[in-house]
Amino acid sequence: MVTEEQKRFFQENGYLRLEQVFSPAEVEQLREELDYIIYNFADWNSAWRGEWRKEYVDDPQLVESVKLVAIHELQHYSAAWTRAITHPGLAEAIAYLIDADCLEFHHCTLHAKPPGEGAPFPLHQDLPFYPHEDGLQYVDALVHLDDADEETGCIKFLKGSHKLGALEHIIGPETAPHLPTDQYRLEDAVSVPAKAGDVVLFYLWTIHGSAVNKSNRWRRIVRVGYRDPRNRQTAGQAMGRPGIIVKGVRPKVEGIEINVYGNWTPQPAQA
Ligand SMILES: O=C(O)CCC(=O)C(=O)O
Repeated sequence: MVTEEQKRFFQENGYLRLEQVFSPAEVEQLREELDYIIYNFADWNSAWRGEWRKEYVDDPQLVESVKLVAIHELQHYSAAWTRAITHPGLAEAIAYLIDADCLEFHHCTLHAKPPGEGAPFPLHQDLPFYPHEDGLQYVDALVHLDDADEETGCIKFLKGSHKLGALEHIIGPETAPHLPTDQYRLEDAVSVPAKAGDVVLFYLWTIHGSAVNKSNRWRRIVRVGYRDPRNRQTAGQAMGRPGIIVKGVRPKVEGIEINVYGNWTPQPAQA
């Protein structure tokens, strides 16, 4: 699925679009099951907050009212999504890009921007959400359910920003993690429009963000995180939870324990 030239592009720029990983029929089923989840389980009040919003939303009336629909771990709701996150071709492609003999699914998160008022994302790395020791052995995959373009608020990247390594973010109770808006500007980022069925990949350290969805169309994207299981997580989302191995076999790594029982504690045997 990935050529050597695409691998060089990814390593140089920190992102890569893979075209039509999912067929139109697969996209149709993923959409159908996603919509069921959106209307029955998702949180419609998930827009990222903070003062930065004033710089990302032109219409003053929208600054407070932009909307994002989000939910984690779609595999807990839908078999089609379980198949999507374990897609063998996608796993092979990501493993090839990061030279990993084994790949572990880590988490998945829906970010759906509704028509006309879909919330923007400030420029940031995903590092603060699920910090790992090596930002180049962790790849996020954005599975596109709709055609995403400038009007609907497609994903944007600062080219080559993964080479900056781990950056300190502004984090607070009233603000989502983001980089200082005067130093990291959305205008300097490159847009990566994509079609439904495409997957856009980027490193944990690649700086990215997106603008408001001003169109009359939905922009539904599901982010799926994958890592080399040797890459140690230090905090955040899904910390300590073993993920599904989607390529190869799990290597034995000192200090990384696999708690297959989750939080279940065995009861002491009765005398
Ligand atoms: O969906 C977007 O436009 C951006 C998503 C994002 O920043 C993220 O998934 O970390």
